Amino acid sequence: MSKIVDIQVPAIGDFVKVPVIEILANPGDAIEAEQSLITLESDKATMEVPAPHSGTLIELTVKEGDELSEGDVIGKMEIAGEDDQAAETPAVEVEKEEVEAKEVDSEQVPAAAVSSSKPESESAPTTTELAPPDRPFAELSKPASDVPHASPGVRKLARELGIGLEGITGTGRKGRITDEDLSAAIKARMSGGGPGLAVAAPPAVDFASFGPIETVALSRIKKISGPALHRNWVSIPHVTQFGEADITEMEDFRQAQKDVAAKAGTKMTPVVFIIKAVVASLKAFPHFNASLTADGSSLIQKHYFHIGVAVDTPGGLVVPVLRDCDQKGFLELAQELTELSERAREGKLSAEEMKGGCFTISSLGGIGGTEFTPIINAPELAILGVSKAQVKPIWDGEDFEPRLMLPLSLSYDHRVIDGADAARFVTHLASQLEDLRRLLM
Ligand code: CAO
Repeated sequence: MSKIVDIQVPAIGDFVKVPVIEILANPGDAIEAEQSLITLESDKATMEVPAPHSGTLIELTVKEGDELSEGDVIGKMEIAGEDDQAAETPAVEVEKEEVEAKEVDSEQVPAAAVSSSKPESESAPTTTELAPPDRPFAELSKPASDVPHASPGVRKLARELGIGLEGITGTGRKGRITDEDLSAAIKARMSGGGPGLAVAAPPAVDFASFGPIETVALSRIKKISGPALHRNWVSIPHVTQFGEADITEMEDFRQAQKDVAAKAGTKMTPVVFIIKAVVASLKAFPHFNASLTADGSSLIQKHYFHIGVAVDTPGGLVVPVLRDCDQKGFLELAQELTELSERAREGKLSAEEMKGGCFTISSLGGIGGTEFTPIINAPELAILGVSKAQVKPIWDGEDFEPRLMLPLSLSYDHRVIDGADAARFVTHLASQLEDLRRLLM
């Protein structure tokens, strides 16, 4: 006879409120006792929470970003009656992340398998990360159980190095990817035509010899986004196409709609119109709404329109994603943008809310500047930079007319997008903003 049991976080030493960084199983999965279900990661350690029994997973009631302590229920599973006694005290795999890290007291973690430590100089990532590099976009639609099996340490190292674990053959127990497998894959990629880059190290400078200094740690968001930005910058051949849209009429309309927006409890800024114009342009140029496959031989064409909007927060840049923008009106998008950017600034976005984007908009229009070259948010193929609109004298064939001009900067992946298409895309985008009736079509 089968029965349903709760799955709890077992003893994890003196760790409390440890964030969930990965979900490793799905409802309906056949689970073996001790199989890892979720990964927790604190500043000092990563831990996999295993199944207490063999059986079928009914549900996991936690998501990435939730914070868990010993005894918290993370879900339910169905077990065969005779398996009652199996793995009563499941082993938590704790992997220490810092040599100097506070020792995990093995008395307090009776069943914990404390595995080899890996020297680490940086704090571990939290849930505020952009799409984790070890789960590229193409993989996000896969069930969590398809995620390559690897120890927390291997996954963390891969994430920091920007190496995807997909495609690496694990030689460990049950196909688990080991340290050696990861090293071999990195060596193969560096020698086998991957984007290996040999550059000189920056000069070591003794700044203190020039004047007083202090060392200030980068924010967590910057520690996570920095390597991803670096990877995207060096591994994608970027070109930036500049353009301008005459938004004089759009601005009149926007001002006229301010009260309507205010009544709906929101603010209609130019970004909302730009989201709609981007969707229309992605429909007109579908290969901008795609991602390259891992081997670079094909495109994954997306038939949905999820738009990321870069938000400047006190801790650094984050990119929440507005879903199905083709199916939403201006007011709904305005409300969603306001709500997401407020939560982003409060540091309350979940990792899920920053995944799955097709295209990113980075608007510095509320701040200033003329134009800039945004870095593509891989695995997307293009990103639109928007700068502050300015009134300019525009020649209409007879006279110079004062027109409100919006600067646009489209960075695109030149492996997929040709310059002519980029110019067509920007021109199309501008035409949508210049005549809003087109957006309603
Ligand atoms: N030209 C002129 N004015 C603009 C403008 C533009 N392109 N874009 C926005 N504005 C105005 C808005 O209309 C608003 O003025 P009003 O209140 O009078 O209408 C004001 O600037 C402030 O807008 P906002 O910044 O509050 O709102 P937004 O919708 O324009 O932008 C968001 C939202 C989340 C994109 C923005 O707040 C933000 O964080 N931007 C920074 C993104 C960033 O750092 N990107 C760099 C990444 S590097 O690639």
